[in-house]
Amino acid sequence: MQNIFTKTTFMQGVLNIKNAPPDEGFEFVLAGRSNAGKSSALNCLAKNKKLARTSKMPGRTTEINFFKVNDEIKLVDLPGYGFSKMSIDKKKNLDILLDNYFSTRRSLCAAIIFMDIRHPLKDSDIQMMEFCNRHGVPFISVLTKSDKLNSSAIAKSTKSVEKKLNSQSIIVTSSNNDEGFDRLSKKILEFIK
Ligand SMILES: Nc1nc2c(ncn2[C@@H]2O[C@H](COP(=O)(O)OP(=O)(O)OP(=O)(O)O)[C@@H](O)[C@H]2O)c(=O)[nH]1
Ligand SMILES: [Mg+2]
Repeated sequence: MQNIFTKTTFMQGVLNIKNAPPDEGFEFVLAGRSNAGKSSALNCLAKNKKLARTSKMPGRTTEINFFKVNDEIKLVDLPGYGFSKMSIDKKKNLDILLDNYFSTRRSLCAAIIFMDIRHPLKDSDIQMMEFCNRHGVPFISVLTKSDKLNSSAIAKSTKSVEKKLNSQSIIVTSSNNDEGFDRLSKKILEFIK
């Protein structure tokens, strides 16, 4: 089967949801703590390292960035949460932006929550999951940076997250060696069958 994500292009970044592209088709939002690897994961899904900007410095993504996969599907890269150095004003604006996005976007199908496999399920991740539940948005849990651990540590972390979330469908990825992205793209497409 052809990988539809390789056609992904950047549409626009917005700081106010009023400026977002039309609310139509199927939208998937990439959420997670700052530096978790959301933008890198987007680039791996699309097989295009230049698509979304990534950085070693947390707080790289500051707007809601819309990416068009095809006429129906969009991927939406969010600024990361849990970034301690963010000013109170910026944090407040980010909370309002996320709240507006989740409460108004009818085309939002699911959130993909990215967590560093070395320290998953921080309080802010749990809050994000509760936030999704409150808005009736299902979420896919993804553990990132698996290349940083050996296989037994990967299995241990994954099992522990599965147990805590009571879920069997945690996806383990590495943007360094492309692990897990076929599974993630399949999972995303399951929502629009
Ligand atoms: N080793 C390793 N490093 C990764 C992986 N994914 C991302 N990184 C690195 O982690 C850092 C943060 O990645 P980003 O993709 O910018 O993270 P983000 O979640 O988009 O961060 P914000 O935009 O700040 O919210 C960068 O230095 C990436 O190169 C991975 O799978 N393995
Ligand atoms: Mg980013």
